[in-house]
Amino acid sequence: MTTRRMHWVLAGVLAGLAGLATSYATAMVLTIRESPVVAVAEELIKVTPGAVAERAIAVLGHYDKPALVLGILLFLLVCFAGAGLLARGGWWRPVLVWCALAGLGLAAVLVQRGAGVVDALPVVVGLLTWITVHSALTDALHRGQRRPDLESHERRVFLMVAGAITAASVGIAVAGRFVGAGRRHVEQSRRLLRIPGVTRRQAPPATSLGVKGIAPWQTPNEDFYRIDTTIAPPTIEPEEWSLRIHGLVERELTLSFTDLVARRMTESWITLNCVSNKVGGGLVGNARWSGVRIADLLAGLGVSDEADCVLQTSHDGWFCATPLTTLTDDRDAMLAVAMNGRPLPIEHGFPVRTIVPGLYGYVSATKWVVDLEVSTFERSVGFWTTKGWSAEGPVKIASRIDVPRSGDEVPAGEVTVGGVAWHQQTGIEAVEVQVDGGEWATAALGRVPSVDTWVQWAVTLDVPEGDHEVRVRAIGKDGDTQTSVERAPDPDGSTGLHTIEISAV
Ligand SMILES: Nc1nc2c(c(=O)[nH]1)N[C@H]1C(S)=C(S)[C@@H](COP(=O)(O)O)O[C@H]1N2
Ligand SMILES: [Mo]
Repeated sequence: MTTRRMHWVLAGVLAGLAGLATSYATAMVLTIRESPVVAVAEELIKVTPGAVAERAIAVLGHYDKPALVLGILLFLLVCFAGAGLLARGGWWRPVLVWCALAGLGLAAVLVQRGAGVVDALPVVVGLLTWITVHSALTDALHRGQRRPDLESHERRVFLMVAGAITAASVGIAVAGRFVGAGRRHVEQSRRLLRIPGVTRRQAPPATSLGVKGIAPWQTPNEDFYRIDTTIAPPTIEPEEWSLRIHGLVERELTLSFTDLVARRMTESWITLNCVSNKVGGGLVGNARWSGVRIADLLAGLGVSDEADCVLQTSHDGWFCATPLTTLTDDRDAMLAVAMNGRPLPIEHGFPVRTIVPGLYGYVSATKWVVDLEVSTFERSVGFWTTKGWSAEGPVKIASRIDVPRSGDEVPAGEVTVGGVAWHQQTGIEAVEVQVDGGEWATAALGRVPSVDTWVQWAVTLDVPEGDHEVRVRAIGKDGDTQTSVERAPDPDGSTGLHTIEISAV
């Protein structure tokens, strides 16, 4: 084979291997059971006639499965080499090969038990890698083809790019394996973990108004919004976790996970929300949290009178300062170990996080918490406070329209409008809805177990034909009405009334 041909083959093979590396790494990081290649192998095993499988096992013994994977990899190498050669005739030719292979991979991962949309991601990432890497490699070769005088220069460029891609692919695959192995192990510990005192109670039926389109009162863990500053969330085994409580206390305390869950467990429905949530936004959710009250832990430690905050630090180095009173009064501020009756998902702080009803997450809800230092606001500042956000973050009263959606067309006449409203620690007394600046109509409310959760609300209005503006406001149990003054989230939470536009036809 000529050197020139070899280069085209090499381009195809390297692009293919880079694609395999990124798809493997993606599968590992997402803790999907297998990479697409292994999924294909499993599907092949399922469709192999019994007689053939027996022959294979007779010949190969225990090596039957590795041999199958190896066979698939060899087949892929041949396809990659072929795709490389095809590129000489036009960039789109190898793309056909890549797409066919990706199609096979996709089919294999999607027929696996319990497959979802995320399982397709490694294949998509692999395909995109193939196409980008291959075009980067073949660019130099095409230029060399057009300008024979520059060919040796372009060849050097090609070899350099090829070297860099090889190194990057190996790095990505190894990193993916490393991150993935840690995650898999912690995910397994999490699945097997049974914490005494954690119950899996359903939401009380009266919390739901049964109106289609309103966010469910209990937010499932997988739908709960997520905010943090980490790229890959920390993976901490419960046995590795410990929490140190120190600072302005007479006695320090260090707790292991076993120490923590041996204490009295409290379970509470609490709505958590982000200070960055815009009016009408989705950075809010409601869950049943199980954990140990922080007030009970601090009670035995002799907290100094001088202290007015607790500086919380997470395993990944994030930190926030929380007003001491919110951790020692009678609200259920807790070191939470479970969310909706299951150990915290890794993304939501496994194995332990804090939850403080009535405060935005940025000053209170430390995920992967490992350190609590009793301190003063004068001495201690939280991560977001150093970036200009307010030091204390009490949740503001808010309400949101979930149905209809802004821009919806609805049949004129009776229209049911509904959504959620919250004011943790105060509670919602009433919710009112207004069409085109008219009278405020009072909505029906779901019945909630405490002032710390959101409430569903709904009202049926008579809406004449035409375009309309619908607005909502909440009234707290303290008698205060939600303000219509519009303010951005920065520095202490947005205000203003959620307003939608609908057309009745
Ligand atoms: N370790 C850590 N904890 C954190 C954060 C973070 O960036 N890192 N973000 C906070 C913010 S701003 C919010 S709103 C909540 C969100 O919690 P969730 O992702 O479980 O919904 O976590 C808080 N705890
Ligand atoms: Mo937040």
